[in-house]
Amino acid sequence: MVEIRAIAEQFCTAVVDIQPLGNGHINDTYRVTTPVEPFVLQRINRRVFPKPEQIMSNLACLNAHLERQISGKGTLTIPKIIETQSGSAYLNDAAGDFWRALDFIDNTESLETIGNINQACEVGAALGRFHRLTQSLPADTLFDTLPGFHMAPDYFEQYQQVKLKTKFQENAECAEFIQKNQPIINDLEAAKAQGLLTIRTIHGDPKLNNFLFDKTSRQIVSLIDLDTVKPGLIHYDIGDCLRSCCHTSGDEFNLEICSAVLAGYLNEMATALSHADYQHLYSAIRLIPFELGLRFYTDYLENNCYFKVTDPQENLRRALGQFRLCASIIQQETDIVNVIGCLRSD
Ligand code: ADP
Ligand code: GN1
Ligand code: MG
Repeated sequence: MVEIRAIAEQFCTAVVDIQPLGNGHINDTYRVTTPVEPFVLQRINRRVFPKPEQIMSNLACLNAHLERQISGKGTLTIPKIIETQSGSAYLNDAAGDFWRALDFIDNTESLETIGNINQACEVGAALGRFHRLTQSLPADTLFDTLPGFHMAPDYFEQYQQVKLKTKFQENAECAEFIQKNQPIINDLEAAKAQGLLTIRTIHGDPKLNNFLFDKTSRQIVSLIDLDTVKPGLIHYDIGDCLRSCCHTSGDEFNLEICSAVLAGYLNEMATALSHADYQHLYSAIRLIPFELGLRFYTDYLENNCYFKVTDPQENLRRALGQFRLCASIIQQETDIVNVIGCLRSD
């Protein structure tokens, strides 16, 4: 931690302790203790985000926007940027790494699995609140920090290229699942191209462990990991949130949790969704785990150069988990469509 301490001291001279924080798959995150408030120090993954300055610009823009949006119906805190001692929003070190510091949102915890229906409702409501509050932030004022992110047909194309040159043997279950379900890959992009779905400001990565629950009130107080806030479809966010909340240990899709997340979400966003938005909710719920399975599997075939892994098979196991979850969604199509039908208000 010696070099990291030197980096941390650029943001605050009185560093007491530095400890790794969280289970993110992309950045390196640390909690820095100081005699006053702790803060979060992050090394941004430059292989994933080649232009990290754009992330910081979007984050500053989002912070300014949310500060102007204080509304009675519940707000959402996001971490503020802590500048270096010399007044810069980030730091480039001698090794070419990019570092930033953020407010530590205290007395909170992130969950890896949903423990009760109330938590599911909270997550849906927090995502809905984020979308409601950012609707008035024109998406074209934000940088596209990760071009191609959530473009499912592009991930499919990449997979086809990689499988021609990989030195690893294909996994039969993954290969067959991809082959069989290839026809759904274009569902959202086709609707976007036809003008049925519109581009808005999205979070991009609203998986369960990016919501911070207050340990005392048990309510969500913050949505973090804002590096992928950019123009996109709210369907990517809804699909991503549901695939992470509803994923059981047996790789089943939990319908009861889905219903609670969607109810919480629509409590904030019901009137902002068009007929076509509602019509494409099921497609989004089905597509995002398929897309993520494809991303994990392709990364496995490419020797794990994107997602962090603890062993070489981990991305394969993650891919199988997403494909099995997707199979469970397909099996429950009628029930999921019914749940959406009962909740929609168009
Ligand atoms: P990654 O992009 O790698 O997922 P995150 O920004 O999500 O990185 O951070 C990883 C974890 O660190 C989070 O899941 C959360 O537990 C913790 N964390 C990150 N930022 C904060 C913060 N500002 N306050 C409190 N905890 C945080
Ligand atoms: C990554 O950083 P983290 O772990 O919150 C990934 C998401 C995936 C997720 C899967 C920028 O998110 O798209 O859904 O892993 N983020 C990026 O766990 O690729
Ligand atoms: Mg994260």
